Amino acid sequence: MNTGIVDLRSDTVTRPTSAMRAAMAAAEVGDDVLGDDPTVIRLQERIAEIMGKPAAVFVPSGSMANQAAIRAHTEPGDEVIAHRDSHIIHYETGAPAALSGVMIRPLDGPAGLFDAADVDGAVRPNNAHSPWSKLLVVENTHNRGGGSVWKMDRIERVAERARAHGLKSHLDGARVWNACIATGHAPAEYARHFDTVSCCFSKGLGAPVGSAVCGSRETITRVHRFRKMFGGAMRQAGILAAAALHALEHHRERMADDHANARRLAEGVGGIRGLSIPLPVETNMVFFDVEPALGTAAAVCERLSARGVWALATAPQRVRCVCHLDVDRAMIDRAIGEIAGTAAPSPGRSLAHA
Ligand code: TLP
Repeated sequence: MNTGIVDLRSDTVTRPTSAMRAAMAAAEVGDDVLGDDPTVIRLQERIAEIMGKPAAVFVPSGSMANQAAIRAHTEPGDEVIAHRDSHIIHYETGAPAALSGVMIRPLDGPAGLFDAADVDGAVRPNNAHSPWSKLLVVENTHNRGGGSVWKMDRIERVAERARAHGLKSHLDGARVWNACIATGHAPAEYARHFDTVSCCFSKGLGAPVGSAVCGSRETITRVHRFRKMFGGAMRQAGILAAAALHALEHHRERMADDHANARRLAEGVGGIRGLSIPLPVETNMVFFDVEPALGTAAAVCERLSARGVWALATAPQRVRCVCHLDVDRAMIDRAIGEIAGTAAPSPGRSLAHA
């Protein structure tokens, strides 16, 4: 579909392709709350197999996947260790506090990453005063880290420390697909270091709705219960599961194009005076910083929007662009041109370093 808009706000904006819609229309369905939707069952088996885990549960969103997993691993008053910039802190409406009654111990580190010593330093002593450190959450790729990818040896180190401290671990793998394309690792190679892994079908994979949580049968039984408690049990969900199955089959390899487009966009934007690329571009995301002389990131996004390019301001001077299935190379080139036009100093507006 070509609406004339280059929509770089997120990889969540993709619309189902006609082949995906055909798969959805043809889906055999049942009642998944009663446990007999054959397409949901097939998706759960397939995603568990891909992640190398015994069981999986289909959920409506990545946020619910993370929150049901957090709830399954913790009790109120426990503490969850996660990077300061993680999605569960910034973008899930305070749900860890509201739904699970847990505290979060935020860790620092470049691009959403941290290391074994950070985990060691964050685990609380077991005494009558401290909360119990219960769960480590890792996000790969890391959204606010620029779509950054965790190296396997770093994952091994932090997961090993979590286990040594008796913590459970959860991988927010909303975009683990991108990490796999960037590194050549299979999803199960990442997943095997964690008790649970969540992944999204609705981002780079291009399905309209849906995520999954994978783990042991016992843990997934708990996640399934909390999915119901949080209002996420769905009925003829096979229509949605069919889109996810189609995406898993047909849309994984093509994400390499999104990564190439992101690199091209970063090269183009990095050459524009007044704009800079603050984070390495490893997958499908490009963040750029705006010199104050050009206005705020929100103002730049507004001017860009008037030129048919949509992006999101994620900080006062930072803009995020995400490449995906509905953006081709020509659209990226157009976006670079429009961003350059938006950034060009106009009379009365001067660049600090011009
Ligand atoms: N991220 C969205 C927004 O919420 C920011 C986006 O546009 O990137 N984990 C990660 C790492 C995510 O980036 C997201 C979505 C989620 C979980 C939640 O997924 P949904 O939106 O399905 O609840």
